[in-house]
Amino acid sequence: MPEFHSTRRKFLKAAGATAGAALLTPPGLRGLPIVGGKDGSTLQNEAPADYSLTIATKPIEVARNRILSVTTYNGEFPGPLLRFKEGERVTIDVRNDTDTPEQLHWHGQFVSTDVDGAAEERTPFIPPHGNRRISFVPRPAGLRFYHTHVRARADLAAGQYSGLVGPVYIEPKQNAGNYDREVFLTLKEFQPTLSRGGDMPMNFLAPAREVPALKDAGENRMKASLAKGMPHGYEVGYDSFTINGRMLGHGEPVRVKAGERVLLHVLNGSATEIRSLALPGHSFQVIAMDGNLLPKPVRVPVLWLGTAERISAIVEMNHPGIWILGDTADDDRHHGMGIVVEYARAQGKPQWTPPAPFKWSYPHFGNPSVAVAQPDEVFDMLFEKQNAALDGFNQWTINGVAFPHEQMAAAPAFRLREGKRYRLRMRNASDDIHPIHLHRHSFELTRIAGQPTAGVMKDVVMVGGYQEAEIDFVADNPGLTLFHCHQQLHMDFGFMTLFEYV
Ligand SMILES: [Cu+2]
Repeated sequence: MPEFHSTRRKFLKAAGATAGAALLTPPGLRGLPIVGGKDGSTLQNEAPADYSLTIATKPIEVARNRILSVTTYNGEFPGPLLRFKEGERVTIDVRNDTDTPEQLHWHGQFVSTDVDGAAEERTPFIPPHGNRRISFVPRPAGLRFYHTHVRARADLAAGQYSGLVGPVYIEPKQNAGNYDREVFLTLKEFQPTLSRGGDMPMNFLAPAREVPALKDAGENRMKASLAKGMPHGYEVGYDSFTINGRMLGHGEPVRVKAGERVLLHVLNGSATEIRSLALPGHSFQVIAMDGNLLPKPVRVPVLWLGTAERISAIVEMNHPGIWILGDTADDDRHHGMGIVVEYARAQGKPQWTPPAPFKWSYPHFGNPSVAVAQPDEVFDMLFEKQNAALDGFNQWTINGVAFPHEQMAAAPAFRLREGKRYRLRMRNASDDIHPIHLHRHSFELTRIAGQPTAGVMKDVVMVGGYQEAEIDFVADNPGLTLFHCHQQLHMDFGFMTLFEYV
């Protein structure tokens, strides 16, 4: 079985090159019992799938004597790194060993609604204690991920508060990267709790231009709510912060040699949080965002990732020592958000020094000399918050409409024609920052807080408080298409809408 061996070798190689990334059981040795699914499918007589993922609640050890019971894929966090080849069909068996229906979303891929993993798009659920076999052609190349797509609402063990997150890397047909090895880092918090009011860092985005009309509207709405005696809506905080499922100092370090070029693939797998990362004495040459190559690499001192964003960046290991690659927020780093980078033969305790102040500007990564194509149609979207309106949780609306929380099959609000280019003009009338995600398509950033840009293709964009952003996409993947804020608390309480092709 030459294919078996080549696949296995590739996995071993990949695993050897990654810090803490999980190793998949080789094909043929996976212990998944193949039984008939509750959705009516019978799997007994089919060939084994290329991959199998089992959803179950198991203990994971995020630090010494800190063992948490969380729902994960294959009993590990993050879920196994899945390496696909662009354009080569894969078959995956998903088994759900929990008591609740599940959805497995292929974030950032151009797949059909039948497998995309969103009930709002009519993807069938993976039934409790049942199976579902799915098959699709992975594309586009780059860093993607998979995660649960059920709504958690007040259940902080469900949705992406769980450990149901794993990285996907789709190998390009032609590999142009100039690096010595890859390291996959999945950033994730555990032990969530509800609180009143949050500490969402707001000062990262540049330009920081707020729109006075949006600010007036949002502040007046908030004042009116508080005047009625309403408390501030719930936010979520966490006790344990991890990279690849381990708190700082409790996992294997990233071991490097002087002179190496290490390609970091960083995934913010958080349900709600924004992350920043710095490595003292080093810089990051960002080559891709959300898996998509930038017009040209851009060197930055800090990586900043909203919920569900990904960054692929090369680090030249030219500053020997033992360092903390960690969150710039001291409190989060002290609670575990970091990983040790250890040069061969270096000695001593891991060192941290804060980076110089830095602002994250999406246009900085674009190509300002390129003219953006004109859209065939522009959709305006206004985002608003009703403070504490739903049992103490904030309710979110797009153009005045909250996505119905019980009814998955809501009527689509926007209509697309295949082949046309659309612009979304998003206006955020809330003080919160939103990681805006479009399923099954990539979009191009065309204007951020008033600043034009071009050439940056993404599937999540952060829209700052009281700011505006514009993104363009080509309607090239027919079927229902979900658009939502990726902050779990926001998407669960109304911040979603559907596009349909007509
Ligand atoms: Cu949001």
